[in-house]
Amino acid sequence: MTENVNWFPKHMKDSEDLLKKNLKAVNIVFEVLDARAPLSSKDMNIDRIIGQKAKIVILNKCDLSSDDGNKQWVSFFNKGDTETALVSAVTGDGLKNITNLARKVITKAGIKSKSIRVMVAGIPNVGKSTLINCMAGKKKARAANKPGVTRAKQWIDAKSQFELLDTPGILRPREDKETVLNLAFIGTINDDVLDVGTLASDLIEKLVGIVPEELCARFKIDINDKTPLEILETIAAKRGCLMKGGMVDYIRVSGIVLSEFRKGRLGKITLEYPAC
Ligand SMILES: Nc1nc2c(ncn2[C@@H]2O[C@H](COP(=O)(O)OP(=O)(O)OP(=O)(O)O)[C@@H](O)[C@H]2O)c(=O)[nH]1
Ligand SMILES: [Mg+2]
Repeated sequence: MTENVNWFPKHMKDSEDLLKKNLKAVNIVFEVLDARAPLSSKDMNIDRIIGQKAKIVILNKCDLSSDDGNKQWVSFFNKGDTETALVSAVTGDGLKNITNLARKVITKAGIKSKSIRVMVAGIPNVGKSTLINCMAGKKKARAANKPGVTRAKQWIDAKSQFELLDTPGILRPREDKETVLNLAFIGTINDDVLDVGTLASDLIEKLVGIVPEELCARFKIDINDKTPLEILETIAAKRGCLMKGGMVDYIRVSGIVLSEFRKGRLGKITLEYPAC
């Protein structure tokens, strides 16, 4: 499944050049990560690109990640001396904290600017444009539930305190299978290039390991002694995803499982935890 991913090297280089070129124009970088999988969704080259520029980490989509996971990840990043804000750009939770942290970090860096110029960076679909809209109080940046929506940079004024620079997400090739799967589960890799049946079955395997009760409760199924594929087929029968002759419509049922997970219908789920 993971071999089919096209990582678009040309876009990657253009987006990286855009970050480098605009770095001089900003006071601080907001590195946006997905709170459900903070390490998988981190661009490992970002710190090299931004160098000594002030930065805060924003763990976005905290309305979809578990409370325990949120607590552990904030403590993990704080231990590494990185100011970290837990946020939901959809509910607005944690937004005030961003203002306070950004002020604290730029003051520490010796910058005395009334209006803070911010570069918002991160991999595709982590919610950069939605966060900007939430801070601006208006829908000024285009956002949608698929990767690669923002194609160019865009400056947005946010209520006189911030000027926010939206940037396209950069997704570099990943070797680690677990990381690629997490990225696919959270919708960073376009489903069109993936085998959704295998992806849904991989997601079920993961959910059986971390939230088996929620999986059973949501789909009203028994998962005892079943393989992930058998569980997918059981869900298909429950949700009427059968074709003529009782054949399972794998594409439809896989779409349901992936979409319900991504919308948080299976509960607040963190896919990875920091190593102790
Ligand atoms: N539940 C939830 N959904 C969110 C949150 N933030 C963003 N989203 C959703 O995530 C999807 C992607 O959001 P975008 O703002 O377009 O993401 P982006 O990082 O700008 O993506 P690119 O422009 O492709 O790099 C949209 O469907 C948003 O509604 C959040 O905090 N919680
Ligand atoms: Mg965007």
